Amino acid sequence: MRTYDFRQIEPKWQKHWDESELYKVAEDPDKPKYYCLEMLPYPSGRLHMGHVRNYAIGDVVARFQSMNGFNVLHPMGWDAFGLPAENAAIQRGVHPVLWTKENIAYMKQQLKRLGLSYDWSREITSCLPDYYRWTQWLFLQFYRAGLAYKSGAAVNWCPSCGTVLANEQVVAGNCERCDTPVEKKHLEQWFFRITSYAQRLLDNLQKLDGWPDKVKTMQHNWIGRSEGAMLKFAIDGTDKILEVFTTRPDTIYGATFMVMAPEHPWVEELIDGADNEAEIRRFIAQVVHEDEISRTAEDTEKLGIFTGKYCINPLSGERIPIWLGNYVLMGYGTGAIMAVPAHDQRDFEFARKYDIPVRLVIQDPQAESAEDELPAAYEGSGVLVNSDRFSGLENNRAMEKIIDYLETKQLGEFKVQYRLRDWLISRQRYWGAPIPMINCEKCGLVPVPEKDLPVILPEDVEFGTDGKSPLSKHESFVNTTCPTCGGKASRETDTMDTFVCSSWYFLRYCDPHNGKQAVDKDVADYWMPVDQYIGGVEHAILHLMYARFFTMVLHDLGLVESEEPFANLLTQGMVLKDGIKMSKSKGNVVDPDRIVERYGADTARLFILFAAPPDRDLEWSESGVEGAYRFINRVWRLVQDYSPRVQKVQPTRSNDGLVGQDKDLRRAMHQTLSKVKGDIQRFNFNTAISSIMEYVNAFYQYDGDNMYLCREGLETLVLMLAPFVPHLAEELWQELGGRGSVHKMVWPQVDEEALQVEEMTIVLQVNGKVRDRVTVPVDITDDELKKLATSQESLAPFMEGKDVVKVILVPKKLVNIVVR
Ligand code: ANZ
Ligand code: ZN
Repeated sequence: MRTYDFRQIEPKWQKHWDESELYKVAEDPDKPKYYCLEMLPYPSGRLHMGHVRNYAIGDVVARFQSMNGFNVLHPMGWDAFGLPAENAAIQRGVHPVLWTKENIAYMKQQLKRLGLSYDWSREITSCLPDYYRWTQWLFLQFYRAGLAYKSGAAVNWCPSCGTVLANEQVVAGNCERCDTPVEKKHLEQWFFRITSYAQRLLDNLQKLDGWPDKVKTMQHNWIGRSEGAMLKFAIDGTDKILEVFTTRPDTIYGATFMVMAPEHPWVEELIDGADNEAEIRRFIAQVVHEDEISRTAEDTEKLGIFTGKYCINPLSGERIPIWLGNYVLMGYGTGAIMAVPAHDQRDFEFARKYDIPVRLVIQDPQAESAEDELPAAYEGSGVLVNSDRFSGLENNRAMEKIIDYLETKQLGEFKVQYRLRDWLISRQRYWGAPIPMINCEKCGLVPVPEKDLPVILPEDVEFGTDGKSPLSKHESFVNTTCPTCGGKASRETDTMDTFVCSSWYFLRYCDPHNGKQAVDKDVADYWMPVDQYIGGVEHAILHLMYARFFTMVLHDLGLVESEEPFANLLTQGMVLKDGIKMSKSKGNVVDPDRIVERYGADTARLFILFAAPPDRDLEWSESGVEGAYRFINRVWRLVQDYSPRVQKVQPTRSNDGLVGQDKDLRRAMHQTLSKVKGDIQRFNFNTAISSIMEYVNAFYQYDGDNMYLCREGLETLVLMLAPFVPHLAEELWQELGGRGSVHKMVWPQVDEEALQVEEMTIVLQVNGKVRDRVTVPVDITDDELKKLATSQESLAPFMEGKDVVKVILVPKKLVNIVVR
């Protein structure tokens, strides 16, 4: 008997699959399509277990759907631009091009050693000109559609990375990558107008039935829709009108002061010449240095200073003081608020601290205390008081009335406000797709003509530590001529955020070699949307929102039909070791290479799929890996044992004439088959595998000699294992004399007849008298039968008020309950 030698088997089949282009797909209008996609990796150098898990899950889905008759697209590629490559260049003097290429080569052979069913002919690499040419082309389409613009903005600047960060890349005030505190800088930057899509991004979430609720909730909160009003407050003694956004226009009569963000552009003019100008300036300087998160944290002390100026309340005509305050941010609404201390807790704390009047305008139906004793702001609903002609109205009604009234006077209007900001896409870095724009002294900003794409990223650049982009120092890149007037001009030296590259890659996979378009519409429409997307939950907001935004824009531009890129989303859990996330910094990583060398790829895959459901965290366990290895060997021996006897035999595929253990084995076979199919469809890979394990046990117990049955049973086993352990399944398939690759076989049908359980009729007696009959499965256990009999309702009248003394069983015939 041959022993299980994965070192021989795995490379053999990998080579064979490669050479026979087994996983290559093309559009086929006669077959239903299935697009299975895992998030593409950044070529950091080596795969980690999180990758292995992600791709093992995707591979089961892809192989299973293919066996179920779908034309499966399952591609892989590289998100190859980004900071680490550039840092390697600065720190170790290796060029990003080389660093990236080498990493890709290494990681690609790692992926191949896992036996993943990718169509490698569709591989894409985002840092290659034939890819980023289309990223640039898409930028130009956005620009033409008014969705890309350049604007001066206070931006998040990471002094250590020497670049700006998107809001989404600032975590608790620090740079997401290097943890350095982020500063504010005023710079000209490129933005994508994602805010124009805020409402659609929000509305469409409801259609994404195949997404986890938690991801939808995160996106929902990130978009942050608020309904309210934009109100106009004239600044006394000037011709300026201060606009504020409020969700509570019903409280306008309770506004006893205004607060502006210290960064508000009008502050300079307002405080100019104030008595305490120096003090105000000190206050501003102090606040602008603090990050937004801590400024607005609930327990942060509310700080402010009076500007000496006043606003006029548009409804009451009252003069109210304008303050500057730390808790008002420039990045939301208008950067100024009307403060209603009686009904907003932040305003309440501020007013108490600076002795500003608190005026109750919404009566708390439960409250007894007078307004000057308010212990805290009342933020609930109620009837308006102290509000002139609106007093007495229920506050939701008042909200509408007040907005209506202000609209007729042009002093305000209904307004929907989003927390979502426009997407800042420019980076002052080298290793990214150059933004295809030209600055002409005469013509201003001019897009690079499409025929001149790609704007090639030059390789001969110098990397310095001065924080300046190497591109801006590359003269032959910078100096160019204006496409419009032919005069001297300079190129944009900012590159694009790598999230731009990864916002459309799933479209390029559909048509990766198209030299004329980003993607052919018919081809995209055949494959899109992605049927199953799988990746880490850390992408719940950024990548998944940007990809949705891109797809909507491309839909609107008529480039693709589907409006949402990912029909179903699975976010896999983390891989833990000793209860904490496996990570380099924690020093608890298990190297996938070592596991594959020691046990083989099939064992690594089986362990990972068996140890936890995909969406849960997975605790790494060496003994679990060994258990997976033992199971594979057990399957191997079973097939080896039978193969001489079943090789030339046809499978039964019928229940006719089967009795006893033959019948039982076939039932187990088809029960397992039906369970495994359902489990895979629900991503319960762990329970699918444990059912297969039980089935293998049942097979070991079988000692009959029906080889037709055994043939069917072993084929079924190998077919069920194929999505999980592809090399083992392929080898055993050949061992059984199967023709063609097991991975091109059809998923076996469940034979309903085999599932049928035989039944028998049992007589029920109470104290020896026949009282009823029941029909039960033949394999019912004694305990189950006793329980069933004693709880039978029809017997209750005969047992009422008596104790059961004894239950006597006559196998397959009767149950006699003795009561007294
Ligand atoms: C008056 C008022 C009275 C408010 C009241 C609330 C309760 P969301 O739900 O987040 O949209 N606000 C507006 N712009 C702000 C800024 N840039 N920085 C800090 N706070 C700001 O909240 C909107 C409310 O947050 C607005 O409604 C405003 O305070 C405040 F009883 O206006 B409100
Ligand atoms: Zn010009």
